[in-house]
Amino acid sequence: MPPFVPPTFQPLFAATAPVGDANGLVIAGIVLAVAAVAAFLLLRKPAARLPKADDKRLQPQSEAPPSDRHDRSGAKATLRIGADGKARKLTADELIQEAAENALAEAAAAAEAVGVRKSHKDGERAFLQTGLDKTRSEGFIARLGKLFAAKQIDEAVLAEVEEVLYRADLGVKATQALLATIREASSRKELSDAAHVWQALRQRSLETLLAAGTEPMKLRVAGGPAVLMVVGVNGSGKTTTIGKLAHRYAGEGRKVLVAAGDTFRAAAVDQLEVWCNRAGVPIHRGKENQDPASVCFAAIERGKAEGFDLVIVDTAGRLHTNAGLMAELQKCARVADKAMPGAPHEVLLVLDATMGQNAVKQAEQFRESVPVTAIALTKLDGTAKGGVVLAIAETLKIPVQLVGVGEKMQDLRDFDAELFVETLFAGH
Ligand SMILES: Nc1nc2c(ncn2[C@@H]2O[C@H](COP(=O)(O)OP(=O)(O)OP(=O)(O)O)[C@@H](O)[C@H]2O)c(=O)[nH]1
Ligand SMILES: [Mg+2]
Repeated sequence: MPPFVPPTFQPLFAATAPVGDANGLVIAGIVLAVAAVAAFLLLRKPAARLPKADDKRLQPQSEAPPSDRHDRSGAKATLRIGADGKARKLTADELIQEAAENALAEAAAAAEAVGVRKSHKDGERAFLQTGLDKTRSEGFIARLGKLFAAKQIDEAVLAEVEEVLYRADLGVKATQALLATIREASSRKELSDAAHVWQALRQRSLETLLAAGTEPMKLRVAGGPAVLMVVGVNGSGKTTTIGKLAHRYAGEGRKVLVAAGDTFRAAAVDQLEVWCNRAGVPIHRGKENQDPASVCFAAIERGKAEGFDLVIVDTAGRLHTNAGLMAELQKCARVADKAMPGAPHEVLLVLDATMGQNAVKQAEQFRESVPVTAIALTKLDGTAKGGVVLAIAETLKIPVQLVGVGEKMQDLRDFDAELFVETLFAGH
C-alpha cells in the first residue's frame, strides 16, 4: 500500500489493486479528488444559505474582533484570538461562515457608497431644478410642451417650433440642429409621437453639450500655483464666482490666494475682500489704479514664494467691444505667463445667462483677445433663457464648467451635462 493513501481510503485503494499498480494509483487519485470535492460541498452547504437579518452571525462577534481576522501580512489566517486571549483554529464551516459575513459586509459598504453617490446626485438635481425652474415653466420647454400637446406635429407646427427656439435665445446653430433632429424623427414616422420627439431632442442636446468638452478645469500644476484668470463684462458675476470658488477650493484643503486685479474701483476690491474673508483665504491687493497686469504678476510671484496651490485673478468688468480694455486683458495674460510659464492655466469667462444670445456674442469677442478655456454661466436662476447653454456649446465649443444658481456661497455648481439635460427635459 503506497504511504500517501490515508487509512480511510485504504480499502478503496485495495479494491482497485487488481487493475494494476499504475492504473490503481490513477483511479485512487481520482476517487480521492472526488471525495475531497464532495466533502467540501457538504461542509459548505449549511453556511452557504443566506443568513436571516436576525441571525446571530450577523451581530458583531465580540470574541473575534475584525482586527483579529487577518494576520499581520493581511492574508487570511485560520487562527483567531478568542475573548480568553487564546488562539483557536477555525473549522472549515466557521471559515466559510466568516467568508460569507465578510462578503455581506463588503456588499453593505458598496451599497452605502452607491447611496452616498445617489444622495449627492439628488442634491445637485435640486440646485439645477432651482436654476432651470423658469426655463422649464416659462421658457422654450414650456412652449414646446404646449405645441406638441395641442396638435399633430406637422410642418406648420415645425415653423412654430423654430420661432420658439429662436426666441428662447438658442441661436441659429442650436435651433437648426434641434429642428434637424425633429425632422429626422419625422422621416422615421415618429413625428406624430411627441414622446419620441422629446427623446430625440433630449439626445441631441446631450450630444451637443458633450461635444463641447467634458474635461474638468486643470487647476493643479507641478512646480507652482495653478493660475485661474476670471474675465467677463461688467456685472456678469466674476467677483461673486471667485468668492464661491475660493470657498470651495479652500474647503478642499487647498491653499488659495485671490488677486484683486480690478484696480479701477476701490469698492471692487472691498467687495472681493468681503468674499475672501467669508471663504477664509488671503487677498493680494494692489494700489488704486495700479496697472492690473502688475498686480497679477506680483500675486503670482507671491503665490510661488509662499507655496500657494491656486491663484485666482479677478479682473475688472469690461465691454467686449472696447479694444483698449481688451488689450489690457491680453497684457494681464502675457504677464502671467512671464511670472509663471504656462499661466494662466485656465481662463474662465463669466457669462450672465439673462443676457441670452448677447452672452454668446460677448464670448466670441473675449476669446479673440484671451484664450478662454471655460465658461461659468451665472444667474441661471433668474432667467427663462436656460437654453443659452445649448447655444454656447453649439456655437463656441467651449465647455460650460460652472453654473450660478443664486447668490449664496453654495450656489455655484459644477456643470453636469447629463444631469442638466435630465433636469431640463424632466417630465417629457
Ligand atoms: N441670482 C444670482 N445672482 C448672481 C449670481 N452670480 C452673481 N450674482 C449677482 O450679480 C451681481 C453682480 O455680481 P458681481 O460678482 O459683482 O459681478 P462682477 O462681474 O464682478 O461685476 P464687475 O466687477 O462690476 O464687473 C451681484 O449682485 C451678485 O450677487 C447668480 O448665479 N445668481
Ligand atoms: Mg467684480
